[in-house]
Amino acid sequence: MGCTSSMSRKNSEATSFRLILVGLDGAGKTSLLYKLSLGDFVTTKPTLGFNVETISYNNNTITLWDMGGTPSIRRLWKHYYLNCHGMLFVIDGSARDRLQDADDLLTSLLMEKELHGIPMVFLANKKDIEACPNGWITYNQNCYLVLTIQATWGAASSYCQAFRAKLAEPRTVQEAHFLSVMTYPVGGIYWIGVTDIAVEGDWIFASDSSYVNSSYWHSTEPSGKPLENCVVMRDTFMGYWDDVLCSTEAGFVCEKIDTYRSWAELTKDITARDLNERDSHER
Ligand SMILES: Nc1nc2c(ncn2[C@@H]2O[C@H](COP(=O)(O)OP(=O)(O)OP(=O)(O)O)[C@@H](O)[C@H]2O)c(=O)[nH]1
Ligand SMILES: [Mg+2]
Repeated sequence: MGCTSSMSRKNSEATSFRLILVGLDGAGKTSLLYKLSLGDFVTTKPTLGFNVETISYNNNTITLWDMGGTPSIRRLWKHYYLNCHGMLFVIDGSARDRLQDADDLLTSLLMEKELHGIPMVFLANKKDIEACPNGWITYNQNCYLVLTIQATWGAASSYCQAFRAKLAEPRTVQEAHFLSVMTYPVGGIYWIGVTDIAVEGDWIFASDSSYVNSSYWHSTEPSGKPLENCVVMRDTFMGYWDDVLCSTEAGFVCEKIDTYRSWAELTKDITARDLNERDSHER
């Protein structure tokens, strides 16, 4: 008997519930378990099997099964799905580089037959850790860093990559305005990740080659024709865009995503996308 059938049987009478805590290794499952059961943040070690604790809440007894998250232990999770009433998927909200791993794990869990129909809660943990690194500025879902080092457009892109970031790509007029206000009072010109180097006049974002729909050109620009294929924000244009030679030396702005906000977006996206996919498989 899997989770679904056990839940429908028990829903009317049960006062005890069984929840499983899953997520990547190091996400904070064990820490959460003891915070809930002991009320304290304890020092943990990687869980080699599982931990189990019982808590009381509103006259209900809730048994929490905390599963070890390393890949070898994940293979054993299926043995604990029996009779569970819910799943708490814990995410390390500070680990941007594990976003894809968490996405893959969640996708595989959603395909598990025994878990179909059980409620899932997503918890982005480690909120106390700065989403944007020191010195970076948060705006919308992004972190930005302004650098006044002078570099060509290509070198500036490489600098940003070294920070696991990219040249800033303002996708809306509001973002372009925000970046211009951040840079033009400092003086000088600053690269952004916009270019028409591939096809003259087709301005695209460098990271994904998508077209720039909301541009922020100065009224006299773009003026460079085939010669000027890269874009700066220019102080004398109050931060509005100007196309210049890509070999020009300029400051630049790097951009990376703000982990917590993107987790929230990701889980929204995952649940909608994968639940639809799962349901279509079941039909
Ligand atoms: N800063 C911060 N650190 C946390 C938080 N929660 C957990 N940690 C730390 O993250 C590390 C991993 O936490 P665990 O609770 O052991 O992670 P886990 O998900 O149980 O990991 P596995 O047992 O390997 O699957 C530990 O060093 C914790 O102290 C949090 O909210 N903030
Ligand atoms: Mg653990």
